[in-house]
Amino acid sequence: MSLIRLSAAVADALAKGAPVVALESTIITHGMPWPQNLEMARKVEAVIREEGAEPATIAVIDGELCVGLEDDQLEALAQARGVAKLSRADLAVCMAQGRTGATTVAATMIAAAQAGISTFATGGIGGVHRGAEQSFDVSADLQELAQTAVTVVCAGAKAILDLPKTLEVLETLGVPVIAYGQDQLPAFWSREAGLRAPLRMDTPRAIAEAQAMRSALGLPGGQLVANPIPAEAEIARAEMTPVIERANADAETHGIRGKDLTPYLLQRIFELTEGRSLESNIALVLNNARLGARIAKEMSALPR
Ligand code: PSU
Ligand code: MN
Repeated sequence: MSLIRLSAAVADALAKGAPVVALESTIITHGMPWPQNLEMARKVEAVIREEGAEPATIAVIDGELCVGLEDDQLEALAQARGVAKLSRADLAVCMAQGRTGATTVAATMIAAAQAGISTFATGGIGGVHRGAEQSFDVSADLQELAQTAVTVVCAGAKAILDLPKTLEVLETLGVPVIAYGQDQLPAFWSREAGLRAPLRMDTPRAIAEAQAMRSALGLPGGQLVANPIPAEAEIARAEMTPVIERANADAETHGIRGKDLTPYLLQRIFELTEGRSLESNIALVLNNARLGARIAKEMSALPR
């Protein structure tokens, strides 16, 4: 018996070989406040449908690994408090105990790959945190990209991280990092990180073909697509830099670390920018959902 519970719509799309885009749930439970989190989750699904693909939001609900959520499940998750944040290490434990948890990029990739979904859209992935030379805090998302064959569309690693170190680790792990439509690596809220991206592609087709070639070669792992935030929604890097430094300093003062660090930083930056960071975050996720749908369509059109 399959351990995965597919929604009717996702099961139908997969059976037909129609394009499906996986979506994570930690961004809903830990990345954004209520009720904007629910609005965002619904809009992201709508954008993917508009593009002619099927969205599959992924979460563990009462021990079941759900791929594709009904609207009432989405709403319950968005309102729930104290939901577990599940990475590779936590996924099986949560399921074995019959509990509920939101999947991070790493856990969402695992579920997507098992369900046969090869494209996933989110906001930003986890990476190497600032001060990692002391804390050793490197997100399991990076290792997952190295071993699980899913193309992840993000807006760059979250700028709260150490971006040069994050790129170095991705290179070591053999993960293609592809800037979409520009040479610069995007930095989440800002279009440019001040770093050149290792690779650049300009069409969804090229991205789909590269993933297919990787699999044909027998290389495990996925690809990271870094899609710049739309210009009208960006917050310039010069403006974000002091905000990010302040948020990281506050985290240090309050001894925030481990799983709590990313949610704390996002919340603190939301306060420091008086909500602007959230508006940008929602805009970039929608932009990634649209590109994800286009990549999924190209993947499903490839000869197999
Ligand atoms: N992208 C967002 N907001 C988020 C996240 C990503 O726009 O909240 C989540 C993802 O689930 C990612 C996680 O996997 O943050 C990274 O957490 P950590 O740094 O603890 O690995
Ligand atoms: Mn971490």
